Amino acid sequence: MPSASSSPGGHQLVVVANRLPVDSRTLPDGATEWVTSPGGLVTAMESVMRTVDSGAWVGWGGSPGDAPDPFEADGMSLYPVQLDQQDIERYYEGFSNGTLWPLYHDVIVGPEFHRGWWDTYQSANRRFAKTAAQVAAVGGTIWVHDYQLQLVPQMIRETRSDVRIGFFNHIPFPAVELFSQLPKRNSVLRGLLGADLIGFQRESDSLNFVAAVRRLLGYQVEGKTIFVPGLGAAPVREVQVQTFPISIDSTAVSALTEDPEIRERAAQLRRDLGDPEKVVLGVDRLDYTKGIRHRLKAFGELLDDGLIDPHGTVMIQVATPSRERVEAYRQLRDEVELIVGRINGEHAPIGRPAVSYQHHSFDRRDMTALFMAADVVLVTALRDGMNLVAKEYVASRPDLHGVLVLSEFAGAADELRAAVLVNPHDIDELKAAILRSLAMPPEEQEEAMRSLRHQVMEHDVQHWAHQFLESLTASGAPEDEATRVVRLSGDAPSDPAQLEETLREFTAVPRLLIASDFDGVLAPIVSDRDAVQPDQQALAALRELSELPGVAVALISGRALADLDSLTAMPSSVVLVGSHGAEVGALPPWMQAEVLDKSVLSMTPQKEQLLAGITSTLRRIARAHPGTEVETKPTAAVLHTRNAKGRGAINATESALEYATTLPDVTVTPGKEVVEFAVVHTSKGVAIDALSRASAADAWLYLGDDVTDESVFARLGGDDVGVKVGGGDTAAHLRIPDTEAARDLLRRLLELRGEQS
Ligand code: ADQ
Repeated sequence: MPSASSSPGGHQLVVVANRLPVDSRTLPDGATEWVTSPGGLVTAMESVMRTVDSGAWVGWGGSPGDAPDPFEADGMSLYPVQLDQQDIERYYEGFSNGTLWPLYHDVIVGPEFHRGWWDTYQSANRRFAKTAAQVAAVGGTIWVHDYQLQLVPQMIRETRSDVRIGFFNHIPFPAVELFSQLPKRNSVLRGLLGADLIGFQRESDSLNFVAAVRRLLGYQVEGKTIFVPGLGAAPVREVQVQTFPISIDSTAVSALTEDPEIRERAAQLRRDLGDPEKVVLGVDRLDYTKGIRHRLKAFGELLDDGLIDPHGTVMIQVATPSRERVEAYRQLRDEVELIVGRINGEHAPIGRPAVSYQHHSFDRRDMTALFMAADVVLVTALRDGMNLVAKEYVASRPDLHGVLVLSEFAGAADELRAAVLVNPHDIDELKAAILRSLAMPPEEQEEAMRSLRHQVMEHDVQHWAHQFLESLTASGAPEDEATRVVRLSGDAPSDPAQLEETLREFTAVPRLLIASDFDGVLAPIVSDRDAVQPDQQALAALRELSELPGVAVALISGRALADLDSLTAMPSSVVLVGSHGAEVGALPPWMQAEVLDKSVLSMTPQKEQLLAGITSTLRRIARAHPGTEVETKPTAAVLHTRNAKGRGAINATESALEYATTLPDVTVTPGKEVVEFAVVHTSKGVAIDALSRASAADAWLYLGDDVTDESVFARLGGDDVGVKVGGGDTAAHLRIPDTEAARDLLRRLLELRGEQS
């Protein structure tokens, strides 16, 4: 529920982005005028927001100083956020565009970092988060956009755990080796993980993010689900990571091409250029990620080589002014203008350019006319989240003419496979692609364009937004969270009277499941795991409990089933579950075997092979770090670092977690001096659910000491009892100090239940 300090507003859907979809301009009489602002995100979202009831948009209006009052535009409520001159310099130009932008675009230029930038990034993010938290309805949805606002999801969650929070990153997410350079990287990851759903443009971005979380935060990951440990003893929260390639309002763009006035503009454009045979077009924000220099270099060399005749072919380069106060952008502008000047000086025929350079913005209609006039469009980004220009060109060509040259480093390359795909860093390849495109026969153009159009017309921006919001609704169940939260931190054991009272109530329930972890609960942890000494009295108590009517008993361990069996010598009335739930022993006849079996995912030949590869890599790591060893289980391989010398344990763990980043389908669980790689996705929590269903228990009690036991405690229901053995944050109800106390507890359970039967 929202805290008292932020009484909720009334908007069901709140979009939070750096910029509002409008720009403020101050008129000579001092009044404010609002005009639609350009940019990829605005283009994408404006068509979606109009279709939502009670939508709001939180963002900056584009001018420094006091924020104007909220106002209505295009059927939604706009809430301007204030940014003063220093915020713009440090949060926007600094940390967002001087640090994050170059780093996330594979360090095409060197990122700069200043501690003051980070401080302002935090305070500006807090302002966006506060406004969003104030205006969202109870149980509403907040959709946060882009790299400028990565801390906002967590900041919203701090006061509004009732809302669903989605985050979409419009730009790439870098490989973990690059991301690791970012100072404050873990704070950024934690900020993002405040969301229920995190969306990226490409599958590679999603995988990079999951890998960063796994490696830098060490959180448990299953596929693209991240298990975020709760603060204090809050339960583990699941965060979904998914890929949603953004698109454009394809129908609207395509429809513009029917407009006679726009057709005439396209024809006029060609006439103005002297009716060349071929028009080559580039449209970009003037940004170093877009590969404008590479493109001009290739075109210039083709002119130098005499392979392109400037009388027959003209290039138009539209470069919208962008971030002109950031040094790298000023430099880029100078360089581009120098190159264009040189090309025109050497090659332009009298009275018209070889490269027509337009350093200004065009409206949508002019843009469509440009696309309609272009025979070849060059999208040569060195790195780009998606690149909407590529899709806009395709949508503007219902006539099926024209060729798209597309960089494989733009997200769009994953979908637009029929484009002429290029590596723009390879100037020779780029030159060849330009020549091939200029010479492409009409039938070949048609065939490619038909395929490209199928992709772009079917997957438009409405579809994108719909998919994201649908996935967001399906992920997380924030309203249940409050009831699941149990807070127990530090290491003080629970009050004995409270413990006794809880056990009394529990044993009075008709059908019980009593389950326990093994190491650390029934046997003290020892350095040689084969020399473990189970507490025989504790085991005896469990055996006796399993003989009582209405009591089911289970041991759930990370150890392999066979190992667990030989160490405990339990009778058949006790269910043994090994390998964190992946292996289940023989079931007593009264258990519904069918229910239990279904929950156990089985091995396949592919998984066997994967596991063999993992085992050999872990063995290599173990050989390099004396004292560490690898345990093999039927569905997992485990690196044990307990006996490593010096920094060996840390180094071996780091190597293992680094290796884990290459294995998206493997569940990697770091525990106490162990890292487990499981090829079957299960957990002790999944096992307790299945056991409790199969034994038809009215309530269960579980004893555990390790982080892997938290997946059980996270599932505690009304009458269930969670007992944590030892210190540390936990979602369990009760804490006891050690294995001796665990033995006493089991014996007390036996007494109490025995009295009743
Ligand atoms: P951008 O880097 O801004 O967006 P892009 O996807 O190409 O890049 O979108 C640019 C938009 O601005 C297009 O709609 C384009 O038509 C328009 N535009 C460009 N120059 C213009 C001009 N001179 N006049 C008018 N309009 C112009 C970021 C990411 C991208 C991602 C988008 C959306 O960097 O990778 O595709 O967000 O998620």
